Amino acid sequence: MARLVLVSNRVPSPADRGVRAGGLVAALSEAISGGLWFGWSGQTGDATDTTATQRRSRGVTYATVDLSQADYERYYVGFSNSTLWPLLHYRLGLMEFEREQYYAYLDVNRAFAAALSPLLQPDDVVWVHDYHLIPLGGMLREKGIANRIGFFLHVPFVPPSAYAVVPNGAALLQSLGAYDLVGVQTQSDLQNLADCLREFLGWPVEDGNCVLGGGRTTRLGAFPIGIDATGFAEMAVEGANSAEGKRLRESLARRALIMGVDRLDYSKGLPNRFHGYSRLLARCPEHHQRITYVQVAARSRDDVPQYQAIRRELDRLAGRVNGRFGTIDWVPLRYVTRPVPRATLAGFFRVARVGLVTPLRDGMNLVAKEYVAAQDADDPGVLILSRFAGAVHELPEALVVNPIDVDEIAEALDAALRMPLDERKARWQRMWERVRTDSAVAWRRSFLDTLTDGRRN
Ligand code: ADQ
Repeated sequence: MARLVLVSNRVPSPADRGVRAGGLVAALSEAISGGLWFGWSGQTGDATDTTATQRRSRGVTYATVDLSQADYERYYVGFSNSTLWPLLHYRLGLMEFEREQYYAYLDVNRAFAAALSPLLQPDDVVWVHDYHLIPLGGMLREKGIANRIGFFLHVPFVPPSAYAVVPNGAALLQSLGAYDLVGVQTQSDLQNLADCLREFLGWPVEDGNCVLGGGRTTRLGAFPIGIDATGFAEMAVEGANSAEGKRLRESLARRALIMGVDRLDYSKGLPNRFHGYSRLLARCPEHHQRITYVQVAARSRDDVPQYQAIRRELDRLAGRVNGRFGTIDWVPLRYVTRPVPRATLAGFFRVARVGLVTPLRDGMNLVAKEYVAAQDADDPGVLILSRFAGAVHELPEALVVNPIDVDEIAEALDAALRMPLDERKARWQRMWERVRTDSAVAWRRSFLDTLTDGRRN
């Protein structure tokens, strides 16, 4: 069987697995059981390495490079997270662009190609992940790498009218032509990508195939990412019965738990969520003292100024909700910015009567699927889900809301808290069947089978 080589901006240290917040690492950790995982170590030094350091753990070789501090600032904080991330989440007003950051982005991709190419064997199947590494495939080709190379974008793709804003956007799109397969999360991302390829490059895109001038056929497809739902369900049972799970239940004193878990990111719609909860409390005094909202929002990308701003805003909003509605024995909103171990989170999801997942935009959103997987079949909770999360296509039985509409969030919370058991069970059953079938392993298999025309296994 061909060896799988995963490439992502960040590679977790084996000890980190299961602790860090972040969808890509969580999903890939579930999808990899052998092979090589290449990327940034998370460390910065004097210079960006072009030789990787390798470690083996549980059958996986982790090959990592350090970035120079300047490259970290320009490639990671700069072009990746201050230009591409806001662009691809439809936040054009938050987008920044500096030409030197774009050049550093290309330089780091070139350094990755230099460090990775000597590690590759002729039969390896290479799978590159996410917006940090769009040009990597082309740079590997320049080094003579003829292997099958696929690319998967974890975040949404925008329509041409929005994509037009990014300078050098056509060159980035062009570099996708070095891949054998380009995957996105949903059909609408696929449509947007195909429209951009047509509009900015004039490439013909028909039936998921994109035939380029140079002769290579780059296939395009939607591959919605999944989770190890059965594993997560088992972890949720253990987590709910763990010391932490019991502590949470005791602290709730029979109040219904509303739970939100996100990386602290402006794409996740957290201020609106806090406003929605506040509106519920203002409109429905009958819920006072009877509910508790716990929001875990692990700090991420602390060096990006917009992330510092959202943190300050949420601190203020949480204080305001508690100041306005709290009593000496009831804290309506508990807000935690530390990462929480996955097993503990799973247990908290199981205890929660409502899972509140309202991103303004999200490629998929694994938390929505994790919440479904964690439920007790005899007494499942209710998922409230943004219509702008990729997950909504597989989970339409959730209470679907427009996350910009604070009143709609308040109404959905009220409906969720009142929903009878029969309806909760009926909605959950259909979501559970899909979350269980569309697993992380099924996602990996479907992408890799398409990439290798089914010849890999
Ligand atoms: P993210 O934007 O990171 O992922 P998401 O898909 O929700 O978003 O994944 C977050 C993961 O981190 C989940 O597994 C969650 O349990 C975990 N997590 C979140 N907060 C945590 C905390 N406080 N402590 C510990 N763990 C926490 C990106 C895209 C998504 C896409 C994924 C996978 O933005 O749209 O679904 O990649 O493709």
